[in-house]
Amino acid sequence: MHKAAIQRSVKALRSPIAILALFVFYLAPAFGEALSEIDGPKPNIILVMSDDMGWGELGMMGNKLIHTPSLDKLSAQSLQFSNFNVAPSCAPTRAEIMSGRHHFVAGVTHTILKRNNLRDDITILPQVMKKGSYQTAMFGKWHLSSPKDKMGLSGKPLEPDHRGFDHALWTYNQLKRFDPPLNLNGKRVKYKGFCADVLFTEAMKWMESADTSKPFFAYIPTSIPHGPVAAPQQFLDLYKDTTLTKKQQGYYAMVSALDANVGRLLKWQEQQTSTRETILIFMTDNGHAISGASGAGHDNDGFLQESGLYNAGMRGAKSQAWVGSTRVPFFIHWKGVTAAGKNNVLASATDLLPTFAAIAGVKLDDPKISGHSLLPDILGQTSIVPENRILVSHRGRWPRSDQLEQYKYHYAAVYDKQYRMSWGQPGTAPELIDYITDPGGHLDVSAQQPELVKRYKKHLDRWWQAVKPDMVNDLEQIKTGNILFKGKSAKKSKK
Ligand SMILES: [Ca+2]
Repeated sequence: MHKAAIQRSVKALRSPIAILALFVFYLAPAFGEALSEIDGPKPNIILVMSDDMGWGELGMMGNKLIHTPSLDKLSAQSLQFSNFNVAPSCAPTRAEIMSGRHHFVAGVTHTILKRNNLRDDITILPQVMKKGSYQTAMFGKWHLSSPKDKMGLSGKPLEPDHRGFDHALWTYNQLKRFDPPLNLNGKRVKYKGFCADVLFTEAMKWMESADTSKPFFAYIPTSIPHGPVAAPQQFLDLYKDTTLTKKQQGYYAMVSALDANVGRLLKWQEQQTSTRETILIFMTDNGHAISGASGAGHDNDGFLQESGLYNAGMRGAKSQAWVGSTRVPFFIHWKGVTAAGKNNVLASATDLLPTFAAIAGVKLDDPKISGHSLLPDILGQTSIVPENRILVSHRGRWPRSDQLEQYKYHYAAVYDKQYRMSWGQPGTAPELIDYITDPGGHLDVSAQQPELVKRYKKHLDRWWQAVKPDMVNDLEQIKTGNILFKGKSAKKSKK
């Protein structure tokens, strides 16, 4: 079954420029690297990403309360990346997926106003896929531009239907939970039904109508289980007799409503007669989000201390610096190619663009891409992700652009396969966790590892200096003096 696919080869073409680039933190491992050869027709790609769902919100991860039968089934059949990391919140992760760059290097340092605008001077994922002859579509929460900013700093469009998506059904941020109005290729259209149902139904319609002589890329970023809490009654009923609070019941109900749509998608896939293979990926955009957890920790059964909600044994949640903020589910199913099982390479949301480019056979020319192609890992070949890879997580979200330097050590983390040094609240000492001996992140070993503490701090300092010139939206606001924050401008607020 699909033996030819299993034997696909990947050629690692490393240019001298790429080697030089390693001297600079964010410069591109993927630059000039890994132009792969896919034998036969290029596969379709469906990327489903939920919003604000941690790894604990899955039955397969040991959550005894939650109902996720379809995701559990999909994960059991898939290759699971067990150390896949995203940015700690919504727009930043989307920026990394779309650009292959750290979100700061893509200009995104916040989730609101101009600072969630994905800079317009780069080639983004759907544009890369189109170079590889893919048909492209998105269905859901874009969250990489602001209603007032149709154009970016270079005068180019910021909205998805003008940035490589042939078909874009989208919102700037959250979807109304029922009967949502959406932007359909530039026009406002109102749909009937629950938001996730609408997105999956419309995605399946588009995929059915796609030209079968070419591959397609369908991106489905849902806006659930992000708040506000609301779900069809049948999913709320699943949790009504539990000890969960009403808000928690709603959060879990939204996860189950999403799961039901993944189930619909899996059934739909089974009915398709196209001979073209399809890759299905499920991931989430940041960690657990409803506990209000301060990152104080969790008990020994893996539940968050403050809310009592299950978090798969991980400390921390959305927007924090601990592992629970960034380590998320990532399942990939490619029938006949991926074997069910786990891959523990230290992977990142920045890897998606290089991976998809490798599948599409498109060579990348952006020297600031920091992701690596995961295609060799997916094909069961030798990984090209460096063993000594170091990633940086940063919350960003400083209130005003002119305060960015004060927030350098605010909810930041430097981490590799073993250690994670995390800075929490300003003024608190960073903690060093050894995840090999302490997977839950209970013990601060910084006192025992002073050399490592120095090394990771130095890494953060050097990285910060390297990426700061690319925080273009902040720099522009500082330069113009029109510093937007929370919907107001600093100039006006002084009056
Ligand atoms: Ca999110």
